[in-house]
Formats: sequence, C-alpha cells, structure tokens
Amino acid sequence: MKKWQDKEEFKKIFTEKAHVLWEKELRDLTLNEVYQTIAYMIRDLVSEDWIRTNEVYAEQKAKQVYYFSIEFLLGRLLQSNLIGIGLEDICRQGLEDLGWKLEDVVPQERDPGLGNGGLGRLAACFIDSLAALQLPGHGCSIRYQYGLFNQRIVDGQQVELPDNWLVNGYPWEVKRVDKAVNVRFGGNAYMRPTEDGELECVHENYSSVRAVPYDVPVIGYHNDTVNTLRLWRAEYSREDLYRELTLGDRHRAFRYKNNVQLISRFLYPEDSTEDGRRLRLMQEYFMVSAGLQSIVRHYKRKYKESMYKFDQYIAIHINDTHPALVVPELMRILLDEEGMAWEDAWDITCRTVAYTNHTILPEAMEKWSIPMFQSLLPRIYLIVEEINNRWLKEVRRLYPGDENKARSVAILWDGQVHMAHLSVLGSHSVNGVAEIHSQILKDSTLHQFYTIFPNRFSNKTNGVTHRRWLIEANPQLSDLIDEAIGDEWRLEPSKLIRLKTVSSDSAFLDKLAKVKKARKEILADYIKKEYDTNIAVDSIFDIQIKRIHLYKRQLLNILGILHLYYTLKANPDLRVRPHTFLFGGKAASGYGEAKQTIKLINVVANMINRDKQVNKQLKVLFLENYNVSLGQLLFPAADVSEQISTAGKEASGTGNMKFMMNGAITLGTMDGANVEICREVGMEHCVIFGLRAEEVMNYYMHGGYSSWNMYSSDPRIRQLMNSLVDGSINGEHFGMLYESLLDRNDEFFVLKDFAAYCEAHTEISRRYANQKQWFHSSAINIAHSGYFSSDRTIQQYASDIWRIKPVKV
Ligand code: H53
Repeated sequence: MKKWQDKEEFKKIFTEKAHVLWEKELRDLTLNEVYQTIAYMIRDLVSEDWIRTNEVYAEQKAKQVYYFSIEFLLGRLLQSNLIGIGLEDICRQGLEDLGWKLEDVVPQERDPGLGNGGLGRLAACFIDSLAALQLPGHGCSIRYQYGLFNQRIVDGQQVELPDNWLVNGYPWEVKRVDKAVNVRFGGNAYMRPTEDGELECVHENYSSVRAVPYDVPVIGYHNDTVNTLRLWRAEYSREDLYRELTLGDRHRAFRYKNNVQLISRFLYPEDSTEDGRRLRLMQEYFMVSAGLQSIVRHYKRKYKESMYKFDQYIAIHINDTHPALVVPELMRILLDEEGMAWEDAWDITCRTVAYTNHTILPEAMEKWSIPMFQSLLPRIYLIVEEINNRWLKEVRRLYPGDENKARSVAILWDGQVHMAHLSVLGSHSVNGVAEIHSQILKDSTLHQFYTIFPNRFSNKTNGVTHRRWLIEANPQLSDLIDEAIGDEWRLEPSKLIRLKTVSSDSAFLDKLAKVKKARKEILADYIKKEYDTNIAVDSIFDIQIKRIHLYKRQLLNILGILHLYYTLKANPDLRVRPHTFLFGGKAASGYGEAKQTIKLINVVANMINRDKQVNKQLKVLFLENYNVSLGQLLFPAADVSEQISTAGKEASGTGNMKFMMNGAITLGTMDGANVEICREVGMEHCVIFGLRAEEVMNYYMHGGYSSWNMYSSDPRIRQLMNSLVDGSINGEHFGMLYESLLDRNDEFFVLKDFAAYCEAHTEISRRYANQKQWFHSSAINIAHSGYFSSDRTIQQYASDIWRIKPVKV
C-alpha cells in the first residue's frame, strides 16, 4: 500500500479528492463531506490490497472461511480503519492544518446498526480478528436499509425511531452488480423419474428475487490483508416484474415488487427472543442462498477444483441458527445443480459446515411452522424432510423402541422445523461461547445429540477485539500501557499479562487512576452536553449497558438503587460513598416487561436526581440509544461493570470483557464468561454474588422457591414491591413488573438474589475506599484481558474447527 507519507501529502490528496467528489472549495465543505472524503481516500489506499488479497487466496488455493451471520454490528469504521493502516496521526495533523478536528469528523459517520446486541457485535469482532491475523475469512450478511431502531426516551419511556442510516450514502461499500444472483421463493417442487430411472427435482412457478452484493473492505491491522464483508440487498427482477405486468395483473406485479424490497428493508428488533414470522424466514433463506451461490461460483471459477473437494477449500460457519438453511441449501446445490448422489452431498455438507450456539433460552430456539416453511421454500422443505427421514431411521436403528430419543433429536416434530437440530446434524462441529454455556449444552439443551456425537461438541469462549475496545476507545490507557510494558501487546494482546509486573507499583497505579479520572471527565462532559446533568467524577461510576431483558436483571440493579435511596431517606445522617449509576440498552419493541423496566429506571432516576437530600451521594441516569459508539465512551469510564444475569442464562456476555479490558471491576454472578474472567483474575479482583447455575436449575426442576415468601420474610423486599404498585414512585405504577416478580414467581430470581446483591455493593464500596488496592485490582483485570481478545478466540476456531492458516498478502 502506498500510504500518505506525511501531513503535506495528506492535505494534497485530500484537496484533490474533495474537489472531484464535491466540486467545491475546501472552505465550503460540510463536516460530513470531510468525513466522506477521508473514507474515499482510505478506500483508494486499500483498493489494490483488497484485489491482491483475493488474488493471493485464489493463487494459493488457500482454504477460506465464510462467516454467515444475520447481524454484523460494525460500529463506525473511519477511525478503526485509520488505526488499522497506521495513518491516524497523519490524518489528524493534516486535518488540523486545514481547520478541522478529527474528533469532530468521526461522529459524522452513522453507526450502522446492522445488529441487535452481543451476537452481531461478536461477528464484527471476529471479522476484525480474521483480517488482523491474516486469515482468509469473510463475512456474509444482509444490507438492511433500516438498522436497529434509534431509541429516544420520552416521558421515561422508550420510543423507537427508524434508523435510516444510508441517507447520506455509505462510502465504505462497493456495489457489485456483476456478482448478483437469483434466489427462488414459493412455487411447487416435486420429484420425477428421469429416463435413466433416477429421480430429479422439478421446481416450478417460483418467483425470483435478485440478490445484489455490497462489499465492505475489512482492513487488517498493520498488515496488507483486506478481507470482505459481503452484504446482500434484495431487488426485484425486471423480467419477473414485466412478466407479471404482461400477464395483465398489475396488483400482483406491484405486490411482487413490494414484497421483494421488504426482504432487506428491516433488521428484526429481537434479541434472544422468538420471532417466527414469514419475512424473517425469507431473510434467512435470502442471505444463505445468495451467499452460498456466490461462494460456489467463485470456487468453481477461481479454484477450478471438483465440487467433491469443496470442504477441503471452504469452511462455512453459521452464527446461531439464523443461517441454518445453509445445510439444505448446500445440499440443493450439490444434488440439483451438481448432480451428486445424496450420500456424497451429505458428507461434503457436514464437513463444510460448523455451528455456534449462542443461547439456551427455550424461547430463543428457532422453530418454523411446517406449512409456512413448505409454502415458502418447497424445494428446501423436500430436502429437510429427506434429511429428517434418513436421520430418524438411523436413530431408531441405534435406539430401538426409544421414541423419546427420536423426538428429542428430530428435525421435523410437532408440525415444526427445529433449526438447532438441523444445525447440529448438518455440521461437523458444534460449540458454545463460554465454558459454562458449552457444558449446559452438553448436559441439557443438546444432551441427546451429545450422547450420539460426543466428539462434535466443544467450547470456544468469546472474545472482543482490543483494537476497537482498547486502542481506539481508550488511547489514554493504551499510551500508559505502552509506557509501562512497551507496545507489543497491540499486536499480541496476550502480552498484556506483563502489566502484572507493575500492578503493585505506586507510580503506575497513580497514573492508572489519573487515566480513569480523565476518561470519567470525558464521559461527564458528554453527559453535561447531552443531558444537562452534572455527574461527579470522584463518585463510583457503576455501569450496566446491554439489551434490556428480564434475565439480564436490570431490575435487580434498579431495585438495589431504590433500596439505597429509601435507606438514605430513612437515615438523613447516613453517608455513603457517592455513586453514579448509569444504564443503557434497548428493549425489543414488543417486550412489555423490558419497556416497563426502562420506564422504572427513568422514573427512579428522576426522583433521586431531583432530591437534594440525596443527590450529592447518588445519581442515576439512563443514556439514550446505546450503540457501539456510545459503548466506546462508556467502557473506558467505568469503575464497576454490572454483569448480574441469572446464573445459567447468559451464554457468555462480551460487554464484561470490554469493561475488564478498560480496568473496571466486575460485579457479577457466576454466569457466562464471568466465570472465566473471575478465574483468570482471581476472586479477590472481582465481586461475585448470588445463586449458582446448579442452584437455579435445581429450583426449576424441583421447585422450592416462592417469591411471595421473600416478600413476607424480607421487609426491604416488601417495601420495594409495594412501591411498584402503590404510586409512591412519583405516582407511577409498574404492574407488569410486580406481576412478573410476585404473581409469576420471579422466574429470574431477582428477589432471591436481592440480599446477596446488596452485600456485594457494600463490598464494592469497601474496596473502593482503598484506592491503591482498587487500582491494583484494576491493573490485574487489564493484564488478564488478553485472554478475552477475539484474536485468541479466532485462532481457536481457525485451528480446531475451520482448519485455515494465515496467508501473507
Ligand atoms: O450472543 C452473545 C453472547 C450473549 C448472547 C448473545 C445472543 C444474541 O445477541 C442474540 C441471539 C442469541 O441467541 C444470543 O445472549 O450471551 O455473549 C455472543 O455469543
């Protein structure tokens, strides 16, 4: 890559580029035009490497992985790309000469909300790591016209606004019309005998949707690798539209056109909850079919190898079950288009595909009604039916008379298609995303499959990219780390462990405390600007940011705060360590309890913040529209990381890792990756409370928990529960939450864990009082965060599952 040598060269190229793009004098450029100009300059810089990367992969016939995910939550790309190519400083200096600040330009980029939460952000971290490690791996997803809704809080309540993120165009994408493919929906499919006595499939009267790819470069870190994230957009095919029109049915024609465009219009605003609608299934098949067709075409053209060797050169990963149709779709291509025998096609499919499970919540397990599935995807249904028949025959042969076994591993059962079962059966590898989660998969959720295929199961603990979550988000801390241990950790995050050598050094700990304070000031300035609220930087910043969900227990947090408030009101002379509690997160639009939780947080926040008697000691704020960019402001400023899900429910969590990387102390349950975080850092450097997963499981199986008993026996809980419905919280009522906690027996053990949670908070305050000890813990957390880098995770996937190797470009 021929990089800009210095700021002079940057300015020269910037000026030329801006003239061509905007036909304007520099002084007339808007900030957005400045942002786009730099983005296009970066595209120019990397374009040769991008082409070259693909050529080298093809020349060397390197095995490649394609990571299929219905979500990619990328975050802004300008700064991360500048950092990746090592030109951030030159760009900053050049811009300054021209009269702009990089810091003002960066927010011009719309944060593309092509995901809901953890799953989508994980996918983004993974492609970042693939490119950084020079691994041949690409993303495949949908180019939603509207990303996840923008959240506004009005009268304490969440309001969802459309996220039209493409209004000003997206300079990072390249539309590749020449690589469009067609995807078929509907019609009828049946098998008919051929002349030579075989069976062939006929699929007729279907409608075609044109899938057009938009490619986004995924730029490696200080190397020449540029991989690709391919996002598919649905367009109507002109031939089909004209055919409908010439048949004389204008309504049908326009219905066709609208339906097609709907496919890539919206991201579903669901996170870990069932959403069984037809359009979603269309989206899934659309992505899978378009992605696979283009992979097969590229493989045949560039690798020129037989389809019988497909699995030797191609690995396909399915991120949760949303892309599970990869299994029957690859079968369709191998059977119908390549004319393979069933057994061969099945063998190649299973060797190619690998599956990650991200949840054990039963309501989040994808299932589709057979009639809907069949009418939308008739050919795919025939294949799924055949997979299921062959499979059940095998199961019944292995376990004669055991219908329970058959039922628990069937793909088609009770009128539904079970996508997790299809995914396990059609893959050579199944993994969970943290040790405890992978264990639960083996012990319960997928236990029956585990008994049949024990070697198929493994664990790959999640990770996050330290390039975005430390180097980019927290340059102050990054510089301090360089000063203390050198900068090798930037390339190899496992080297962060060297920080242990200075973790008791007073001079270092003082500097660490200063950096934290600086980051708290930056956040406080933002809050002052956006909310006209002052928060004290010497208070403990205690932050819970994630999707709002009953199992994540934001309720426990806000009830703890409310209790603290009541305690202060009842004891006017009581002094506690000042605390600032911050929340952020979106609720799925149809999730009543989650929305009422947001309302409760806001009403409590209002009541507390306005109360002069307590607001010197206590502040509570719900920050609107939590997204990747806001996260980059929040993680570096946190003292305490709230990771308080009901044990056994959070598959992994990844926010917990971003917090620790930035030196926050985890206040958490033994759930998801918290278990490993606390094993790495040691119990004395995190605060753990509450029921363990086995205890939770035990209550579910054998009963023995009554939340009404908690109500009767604990006066604190009684006071809190009454206040939800008696109007004492600013005259508001929270009936839905009251019902969930008491009448529906508190499925997530909020009340059961309440006392332990309060004690954990006392412990936090006690530890914070000893600042030297606190920052020692903070340093230990940063030191051990190397393990939670997605580079480590991706190396494990690459060597254990995908069998791919780095390729120098
Ligand atoms: O995936 C994250 C986990 C997290 C889990 C999350 C997730 C979604 O965001 C959406 C659907 C789903 O099934 C799971 O809840 O615990 O960290 C990445 O693995």
